[in-house]
Amino acid sequence: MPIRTVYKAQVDHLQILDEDGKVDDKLWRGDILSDEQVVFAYDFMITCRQLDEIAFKLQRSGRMGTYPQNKGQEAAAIGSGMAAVKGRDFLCPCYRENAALFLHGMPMEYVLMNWMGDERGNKIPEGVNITPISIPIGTQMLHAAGIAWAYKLRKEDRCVITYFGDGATSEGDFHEAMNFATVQNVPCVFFCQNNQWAISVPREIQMNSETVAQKAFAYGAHAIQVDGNDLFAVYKATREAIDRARAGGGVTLIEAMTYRLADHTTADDARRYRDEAEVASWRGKDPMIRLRKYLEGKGLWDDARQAASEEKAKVLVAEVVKRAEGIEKPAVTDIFDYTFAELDPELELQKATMRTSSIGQEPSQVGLNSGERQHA
Ligand SMILES: Cc1ncc(C[n+]2csc(CCOP(=O)(O)OP(=O)(O)O)c2C)c(N)n1
Ligand SMILES: [Mg+2]
Repeated sequence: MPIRTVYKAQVDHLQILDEDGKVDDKLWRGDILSDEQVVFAYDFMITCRQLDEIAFKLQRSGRMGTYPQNKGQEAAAIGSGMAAVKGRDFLCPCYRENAALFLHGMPMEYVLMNWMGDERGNKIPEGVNITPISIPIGTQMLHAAGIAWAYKLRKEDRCVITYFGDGATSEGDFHEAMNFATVQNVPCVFFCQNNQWAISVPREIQMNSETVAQKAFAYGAHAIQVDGNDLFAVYKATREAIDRARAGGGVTLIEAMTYRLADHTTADDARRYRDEAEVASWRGKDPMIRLRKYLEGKGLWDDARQAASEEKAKVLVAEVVKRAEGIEKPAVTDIFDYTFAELDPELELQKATMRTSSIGQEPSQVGLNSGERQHA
């Protein structure tokens, strides 16, 4: 019996806008995104990067707990976010695609509040189709598969995008979510931001597969690798994946090749494990540089517009910070009011004596009835 090949696969890499801002006309027709939309995307990148820089400074000046910068990954977040429909599709994110969340209605101050340690920043407003920012690596992919399954069962013409990093594809959750989503053929797009590092672990020792995209084949999903710093490639690949998913054509795993230009979080110092030459080479591939070159080449952008956009971003972000820092502190008793449907006597007592130095003790026994010692 001759040996037959039972499976063959290849991963394509899509780049439309190169590092010099030159576009491949065969792959990109202007009408896929209008000039107006491209200008909007670039202007929005300026705002998002300003927010990122300010968040970093807030942390360094003790006004924020920790923060994972998104710097360098804006095209991946914005290109994919623009491909999904706000209010109709659903995003299940991790923490490095803020720009996509803002596009889909997440108030900017919520992200800051969240990293300032205020849980209300992760309470997604009514009508905004986003699950809370996931810090446990990978859990959101399972949520995405489930939400997409619900869309399918309800015959709703909607799609889910879940975001995760290269490191997350080494987690069991990724494989379970991919398996479930493909077996059920749900309308879900798995969007991996391969930024080359999982904290201090480089991709080469994180996984033995040459690409993340090829992992799709094990599950019978579609696969594509795109230049993640190329807004057009990201948009096109995501748009196609969403259209296919909505039409019942299956799950797609998109691997967006990008780079984390900053530290993993503000608690990290990447100089201890990353080669400066590597970082410098990726700085040259910054998604904002090439998009600006493209727009300038088309006469859609110039220094004056750049200055105006940066000024607008500064004012807007300052207002966002003001809102994040100005929110009224939650009441101490919220811990009782929002954890239990009903309080048992012990908890009632704790609530009643919460602000005394005799918390949880019977007031009559510790003399609190006569002149309670109240703390501020
Ligand atoms: C389940 C779980 N394991 C470990 C961690 C600690 N951790 C935080 S970020 C991270 C690396 C994630 O790398 P990657 O998925 O590539 O995302 P990136 O931070 O590069 O965007 C790890 C291991 C965690 N948050 N959750
Ligand atoms: Mg990573």
